[in-house]
Amino acid sequence: MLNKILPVAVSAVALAALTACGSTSGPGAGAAASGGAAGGDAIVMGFSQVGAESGWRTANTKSVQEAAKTAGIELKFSDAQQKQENQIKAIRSYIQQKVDVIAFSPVVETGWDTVLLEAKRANIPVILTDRAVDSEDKTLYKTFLGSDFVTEGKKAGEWLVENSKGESQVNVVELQGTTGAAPAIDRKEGFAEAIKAAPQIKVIASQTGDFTRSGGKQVMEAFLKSNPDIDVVYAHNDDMGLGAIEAIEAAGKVPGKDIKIITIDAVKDGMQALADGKINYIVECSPLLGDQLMDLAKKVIAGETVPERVVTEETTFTQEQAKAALPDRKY
Ligand code: GYE
Repeated sequence: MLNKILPVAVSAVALAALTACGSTSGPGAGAAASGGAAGGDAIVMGFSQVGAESGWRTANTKSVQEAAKTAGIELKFSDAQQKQENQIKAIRSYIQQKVDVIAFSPVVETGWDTVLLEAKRANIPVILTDRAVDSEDKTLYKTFLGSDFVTEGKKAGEWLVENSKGESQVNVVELQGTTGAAPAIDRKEGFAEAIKAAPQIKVIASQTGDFTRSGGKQVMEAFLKSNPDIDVVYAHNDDMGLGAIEAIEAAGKVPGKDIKIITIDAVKDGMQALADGKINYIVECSPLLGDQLMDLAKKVIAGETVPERVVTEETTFTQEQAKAALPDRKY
């Protein structure tokens, strides 16, 4: 049963039964001991995805699913709909099924130690992908593959500093990602750090839009009502920036001109809005982690040492650069 998207409300037991029943090869005998599933050669990976909250996430899911197929890894996939309890249930069910490796993108940073300890005791290696956990115990996972979110926030702030020279006051509103998520915490921190260089830049309001387009729109509508002088929107992802564009237009203002917009991700819709002049700058965050994840999984299962941190390479885009890059953009 490859690539199965599971409903939210199933119990842990039902979840285990569901994911086990269609499996082509039986559950793996666990970690380095077997190197593959009993009754078949394929490595079995249990993957717990955050949800389907953004264009980035959709591209990431596709990347993981395609890479698993290419690598000959049997993928058990579940979507947690941005809820930590669903991810914990999914991880427990993967432990019960004795998959060979568990990979997951933790929706929030904290609260993982108990379930990760259960995986460790069951001898099932865990790989963090995309987002980090905040845990003292670094032995709970083998490696963390993903972006440097603090650097992304810094790049966003540096562009604003560079483009605010000569201004006496620049009022910024910030649309934060999901509360408690690594990219929300780190992108806020990196941006704040960079704008220290320009005291005329002030963050006058900052609230979560949950990384969704509708969340970004709603929060922006409220910001526009209570703040007459907004110069810049800093959105922690493209989708919230796209929602903000709708709110700005509905308020009779011109996005990209009356109010400048900076976002992070560089997914197709974001890049299109950048090329159209509605967004001013995008910091790239690559969702194409699938191939690297499968490579790391194979190494971990073979007992090879892997680096404890693998950082994704990424760039930034101005409006002109977006126009040039769009035709070849894969996601
Ligand atoms: O930027 C956002 C998504 O964790 C890097 O999650 C990821 C973020 C991405 O919802 O669009």
